Amino acid sequence: RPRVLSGIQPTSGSFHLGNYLGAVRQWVALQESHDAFYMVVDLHAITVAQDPAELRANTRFAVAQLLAAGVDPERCTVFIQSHVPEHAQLGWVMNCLAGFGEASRMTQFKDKSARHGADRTTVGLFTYPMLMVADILLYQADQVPVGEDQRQHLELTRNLAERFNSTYGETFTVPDPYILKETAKIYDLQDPSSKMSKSTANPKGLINLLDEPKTTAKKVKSAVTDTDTVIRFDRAEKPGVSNLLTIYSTLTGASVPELEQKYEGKGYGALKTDLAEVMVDFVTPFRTRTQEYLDDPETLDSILAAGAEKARAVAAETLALTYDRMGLLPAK
Ligand code: AQP
Repeated sequence: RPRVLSGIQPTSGSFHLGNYLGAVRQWVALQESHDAFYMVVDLHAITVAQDPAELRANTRFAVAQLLAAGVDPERCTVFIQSHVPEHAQLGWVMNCLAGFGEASRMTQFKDKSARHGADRTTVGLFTYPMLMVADILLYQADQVPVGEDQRQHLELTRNLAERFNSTYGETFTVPDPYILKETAKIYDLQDPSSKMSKSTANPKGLINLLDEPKTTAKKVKSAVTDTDTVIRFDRAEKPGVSNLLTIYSTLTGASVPELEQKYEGKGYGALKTDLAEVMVDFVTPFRTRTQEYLDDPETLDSILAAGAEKARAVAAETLALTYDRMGLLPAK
């Protein structure tokens, strides 16, 4: 079975709809056909300031949400990044392989550092992509299911894997991004030209899966559309309506043309009311399941312990091979 690896940050308490539709949903599907490794990336989270108690709680929240979404520890390996020390170790190797210039071209770093200002931008935020490269290469992943915003980091991963292989001999699998066109980028409900993001300016544009269902319905109903009335998928001319159609289609399985037909002659109000109901039907059981996992910390801990052990077995082998290829003297 081909291998997949992916990670999600534990920083915002609740996953948002972009995380779910762009990534986690694919994780659930891929565990059926792939040897899958999924992790909560707490070492990535600390590239920006974190309150320790909140980080601890959010990490548990993240695991509970993955399980609630259908990630099944019987079918895949679920673990916490910091439980596998090889991530930080191979991350250092990747820092030593990447050029300062190529790392400086990462647009996510440029955007985030501009937002934080130089004094609040950590060196860790700059080296984040090289840690992500290590995350992926440690597991010799063939594919990496992510949203569009991670494409450049995947390109860096391929470049560094190829560079290492050509310098030191075949060591790493060169991975492909797994990005589904339809859901690669879910947009902010209030500003449908930018991606839905936890660091969005307007919280009304962000659907958190753990929000009160009433709040979710309200946000859907006040989504920005346009001054026209026709319900048609057209990313350039009708970004707001197109985003709603994408969300609706993915959550229900109805195709976009089917939805366009269903709403022919009807107004945006009808579309939003129905989508609000679809969203509420989705988040209500999701919240209940998440809470059930949170209420059973022993089960959660034993899933994570088993996951870390399985992940470490693979990661340790790759790290030992990497060190050896580079000429680091093995400890006797
Ligand atoms: N809007 C989105 N559409 C599709 N996919 C998305 N992802 C994130 N936003 C969208 C994908 O979710 C996965 C986890 O990403 P992350 O761990 O980076 O989560 P995040 O930090 O919560 O993402 P944000 O909201 O984008 O935060 P900022 O902007 O603060 O970094 C990834 O596969 C990502 O592609």
